Amino acid sequence: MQVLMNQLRLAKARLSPGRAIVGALLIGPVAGAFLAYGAVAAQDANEVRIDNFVFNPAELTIAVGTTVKFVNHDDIPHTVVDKNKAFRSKALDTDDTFSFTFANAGTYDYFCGLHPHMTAKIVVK
Ligand SMILES: [Cu+2]
Repeated sequence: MQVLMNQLRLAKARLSPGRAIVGALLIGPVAGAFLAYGAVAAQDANEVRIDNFVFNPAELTIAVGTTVKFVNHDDIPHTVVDKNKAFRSKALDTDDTFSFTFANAGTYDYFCGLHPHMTAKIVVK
């Protein structure tokens, strides 16, 4: 990872100003692929994705003390709000995340405050 970043930096440094645009065209797809890979690699079992007005997974079972990360993949804002007010995110724009650590066992029904028909639950054991 670091090696690739260094190579990109060297490649940039060697470019004359006239070649900057060509360099950007070449580096763009590489950086894009890199970011896409990073996004995929960053996903884990304790992540809830918001996609197309749906929380996925709709039900997630975790152990006490687990931190769950919610990620908005839609291009409109969503929020993550616990029915019993244990947590409430700010409006999440595209690719924004909200994390909450579940310190107590129980079932947490939650919804999107902007689109209340979006519901899901976290079961903490
Ligand atoms: Cu929403």
